[in-house]
Amino acid sequence: MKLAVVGATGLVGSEILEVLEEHNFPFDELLLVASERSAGKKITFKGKEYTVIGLKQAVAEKPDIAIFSAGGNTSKEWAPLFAEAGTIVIDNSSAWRMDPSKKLVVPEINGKVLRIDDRIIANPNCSTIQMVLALAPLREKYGIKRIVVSTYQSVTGTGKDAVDQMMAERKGEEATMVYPYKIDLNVLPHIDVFQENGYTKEEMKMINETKKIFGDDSIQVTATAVRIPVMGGHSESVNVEFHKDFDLDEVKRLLSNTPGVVLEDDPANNVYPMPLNAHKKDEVFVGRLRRDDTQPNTLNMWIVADNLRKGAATNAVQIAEYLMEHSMA
Ligand code: 2RA
Repeated sequence: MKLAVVGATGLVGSEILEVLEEHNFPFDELLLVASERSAGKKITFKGKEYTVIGLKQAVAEKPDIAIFSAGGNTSKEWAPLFAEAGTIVIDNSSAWRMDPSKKLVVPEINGKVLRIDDRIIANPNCSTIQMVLALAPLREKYGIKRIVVSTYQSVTGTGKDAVDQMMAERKGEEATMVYPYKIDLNVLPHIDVFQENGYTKEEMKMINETKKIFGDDSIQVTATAVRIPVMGGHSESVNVEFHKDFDLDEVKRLLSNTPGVVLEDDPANNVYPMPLNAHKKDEVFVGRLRRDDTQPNTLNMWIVADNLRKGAATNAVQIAEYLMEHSMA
């Protein structure tokens, strides 16, 4: 088993390495891959020093699986070349997510759509993954009619330069601007680029990807995506209208019994999910569960997860684990 991590020097790349180590992911050979600019850099993994190689060399090595986190353009150009060489690419960018010929996978929800001949598999957007994982057991029981979501997203979702901007602003130093405005002590209702319909690309990702993962175009989704000066993870306020009525205790039971979901819902003792606690954890945390009394069959939820973990690295590694467990890699 030859594994490649493409984009190994980036924020998500280093998170992938942490998750591989924590999960004790089995491989015989590991290739750490980045742009030609970063080739030659050294990265230590499990006490061993690796030299970062370029993409061309990595394709020639014909890895069995390549986990990509190198941005959409690199993925568009290189994922097909790896696929032609027989590699299964698990891609973190948005390049292939809505391509009808590619699977968009959260293994706990729709791992079963994967087939042995899939060569490029898309990892969903971070804010989508945590929402659908928490909603999946409720959808199964009650059916989802409509979702209204507002996000509070960590600067780590933008990348290292955004973290640097926020920290420089916090220290009163001159910051290289990644966002159009200051992010520290501020809130930006703007993630990714604005579309003609007035929504941002991030909001449209949540809308379209949710339908694709659930395999249900009838679910209505509307989203507002917001960047906040936080690092540990993304938070989401979700208002969900079900087809059937629900019992709040049963909702809590269903969520407690869902692998990968942790119920943190004890407001009397100030227990609710927060990015500070979700940081570096693989799970999705859910709390503030309460009935929306303004219309029937409607629930309010607060969902938090480390966007670099379940929102990116963890989900990608879990797809690789799924493929191996099901003898597809
Ligand atoms: C963000 N969704 O947080 C992006 C990262 N993929 O900006």
